[in-house]
Amino acid sequence: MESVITELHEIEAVKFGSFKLKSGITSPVYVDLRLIVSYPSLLARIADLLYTTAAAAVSSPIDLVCGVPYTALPIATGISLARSIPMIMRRKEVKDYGTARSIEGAFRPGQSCLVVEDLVTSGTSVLETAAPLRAAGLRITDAVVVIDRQQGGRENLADNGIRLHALVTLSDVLRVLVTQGKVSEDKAAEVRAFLDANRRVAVSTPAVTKPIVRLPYGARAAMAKNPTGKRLFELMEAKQSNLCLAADVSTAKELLDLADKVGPEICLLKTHVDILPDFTSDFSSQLRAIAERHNFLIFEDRKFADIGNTVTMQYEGGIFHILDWADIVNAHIISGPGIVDGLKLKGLRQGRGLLLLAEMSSAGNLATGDYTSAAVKIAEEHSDFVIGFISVNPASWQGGPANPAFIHATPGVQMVSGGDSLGQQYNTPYSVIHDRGSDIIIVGRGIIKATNPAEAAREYRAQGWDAYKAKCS
Ligand code: S5P
Repeated sequence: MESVITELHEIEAVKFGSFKLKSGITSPVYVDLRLIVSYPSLLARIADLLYTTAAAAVSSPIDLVCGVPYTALPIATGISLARSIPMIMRRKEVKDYGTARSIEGAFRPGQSCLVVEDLVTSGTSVLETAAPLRAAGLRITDAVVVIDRQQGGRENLADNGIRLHALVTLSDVLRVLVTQGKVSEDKAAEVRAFLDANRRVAVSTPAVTKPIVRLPYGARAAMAKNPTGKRLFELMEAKQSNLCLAADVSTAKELLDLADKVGPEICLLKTHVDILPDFTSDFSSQLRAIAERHNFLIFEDRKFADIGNTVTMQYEGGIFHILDWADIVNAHIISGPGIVDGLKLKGLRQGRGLLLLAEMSSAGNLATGDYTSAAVKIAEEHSDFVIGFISVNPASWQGGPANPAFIHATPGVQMVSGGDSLGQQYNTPYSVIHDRGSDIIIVGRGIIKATNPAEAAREYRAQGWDAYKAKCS
């Protein structure tokens, strides 16, 4: 192990000075293991040592290895070649979620996969790789890393069910280099002080401006004035799910099939019925029957935007008769509070609920600042009918995430943050529920484009629920 440390220092893969890290902190030590690709025998040795470290620690056989892109890819390849263990690769950028695969290589759900990383600080990169692998049904229980910076990565990973095994820690590196006279005692003391001061780096860096007091969904049910809002909180608590499926599939037949498969995992199913060429009133009764069977509510994402009088007709009439079957609809507030009066006129007596679009997930949208505050004000004035908001970062709202009687549902959720080619922006379930103060994750393509949507939904549900539990405790 010592010779590896010596060699890493010699090739300047470990340097001392003043460096700005990816996580935003300035560090007196910098580690750049990308360099090792230029030293094949060192690379092979590191790969071998990593494998033996992991193999000695894991409780079940390692079926697959997966390197965290990009630096750890050659290391994982080295393990794969030397030990004949198949490798898979996670794509870092998935540009078109509709067609591109996020994982390359052959695998079966249930196989165990060892995540290989070069350097762990907060553990975020390992979690970003683990998430889509878990969503695909792989078991991710262990990760192995060349250098552990000892800045919270081990603890953050453990919180997410991943044990971290490190070839060396930054303390080991210091100790060896000081003994060899390659690093001064003063510098070593500076690095140690830095490590102590940065013991636990948060997993993500959300734009939170206020800490949020999170009451359990059950307690908030008692505060909700609208019967549908109350029911939603209650069923989330009872079903232990804060997952809403955005069922954006192309036919009614597919939608019913999907609803039946994913139904056990969700609290809410969101539709865009104007997408469906085969919509009939029979479809809506069948969907309601499935909703009752699996205990979820139906949310038609109609995004009403017109004046009050027009929306009353759009809500009730046309070919969709949304009022008859959707528990929840939503509306923009661009036309002013009259839109809520209009929808309420029809919806309230049937016990329906309304979500206001206070924020949007797409890049460059205009629902920010005063617009968002106006949505909150309108909601407060109509809390008998408005059940909450479509929001993106309610924790950052002026005055906090609004009255706890209101529910927040957030679209733009995938296992890995990023976006699509048309402006959609994604955050992870943990970031949305835990950091951004939302209550419900709305997931579309992350589930419907998965090889096994029911399995993907299970993973999203678990992550959403774990984040909620972490927030409550
Ligand atoms: O701001 C918004 C509001 C909504 S309701 N951004 C959104 O993406 N949505 C909806 O959420 C959108 O219409 C789609 O049905 C879903 C997101 O789908 P995904 O495939 O990107 O997860």
